[in-house]
Amino acid sequence: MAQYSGNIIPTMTSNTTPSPIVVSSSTQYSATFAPWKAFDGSFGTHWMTSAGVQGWVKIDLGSQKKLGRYSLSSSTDTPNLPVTANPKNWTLEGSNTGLFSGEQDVLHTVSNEQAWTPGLKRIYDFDNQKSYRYYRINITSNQGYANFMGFAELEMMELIISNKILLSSGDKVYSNKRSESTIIPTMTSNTSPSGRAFCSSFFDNLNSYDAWVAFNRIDDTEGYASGRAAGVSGYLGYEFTSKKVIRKYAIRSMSSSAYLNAMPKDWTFEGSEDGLTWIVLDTQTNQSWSTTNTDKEYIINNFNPYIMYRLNWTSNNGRYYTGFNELKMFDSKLFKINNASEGAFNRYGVDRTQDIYFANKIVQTIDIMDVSNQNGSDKTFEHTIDMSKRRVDKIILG
Ligand SMILES: [Ca+2]
Ligand SMILES: [Ca+2]
Repeated sequence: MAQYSGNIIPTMTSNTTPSPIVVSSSTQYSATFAPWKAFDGSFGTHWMTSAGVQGWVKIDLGSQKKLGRYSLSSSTDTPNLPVTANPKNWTLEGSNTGLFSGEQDVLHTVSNEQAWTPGLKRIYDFDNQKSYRYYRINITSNQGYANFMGFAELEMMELIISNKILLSSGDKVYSNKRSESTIIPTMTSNTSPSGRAFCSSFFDNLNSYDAWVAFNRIDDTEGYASGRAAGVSGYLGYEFTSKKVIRKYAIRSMSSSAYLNAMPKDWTFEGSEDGLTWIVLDTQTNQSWSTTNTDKEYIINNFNPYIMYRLNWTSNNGRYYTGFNELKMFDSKLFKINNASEGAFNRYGVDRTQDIYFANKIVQTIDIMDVSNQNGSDKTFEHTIDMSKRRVDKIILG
């Protein structure tokens, strides 16, 4: 897992205190709602615009920092800032001049963020290879409140690079990082656009509860739902068009809390080459969900390719049928990258906790390059394995 620093912005007591931090905004409603109130550590205080539903807050950090995460929090002072005045669409931007007149880089975009509640902190991670002195959150609309817009807190965190692994052979550099999103395509039926979604049963034979709904990448009210009663045990899976080595899967809860008791409780995650013989890759018991639209991720030590995978459950959390919103699957591939720069380690480096999988690709000699220091050091340690002397399918990192 990636590691992040704590909030790098000190607790502000004015727009310029403590030095060298300087915060500013497009507008402010009054001094009580100045932009530094978004950096004072309190959810009960906030920045808000003078009138518009759009606006920005800018921070000068005094020196260049490389962010990888930020958080945005809503205010608990709802008499002054209703939740409908919270941000909906925005970009986080970085600049080294502070002008934000077109020179800035857009680092992260959020569209249609909804369901704010008072004092809710939301955390956003993004892929960033550059350091910037100035950052700006540029909000283009709120949740619908007509008079103004604002938020309680903005935190910024740096990505810490440590214990990242890349492989090199000759002048080539390789990574075999896990995919960051599900490799199942966005399904619009059980067979479109490709592959095949399948299940043991679905609710009243209604298409809107069939297997593909667990792969439509839509946060459904209920999602996939099995047949009545029989669905307390059952299975749902996906057949790829070619064999994949699935190394992680995730189950996502539905968007209505009324159906959380349909979520599976005990199951095995299985792979098969023919749909007849199933190999158990993971076993989970007593799993429950208390929040909607939430992924639970399960990392599995699988090194074998299978054409199909399924979730095979034996009980749920109490409902008379079983259902869930999404089933996601992630693979791991050996791929070539251009160099072994700090940015490459940051972006493609394999975490030490992840075993390296060669997918039967034998490379004559492999150097394992290991970044064991934090950002900016560019220091690597190398170990060489002569692959001609022994067959290596995987390396388990210690
Ligand atoms: Ca505040
Ligand atoms: Ca869905």
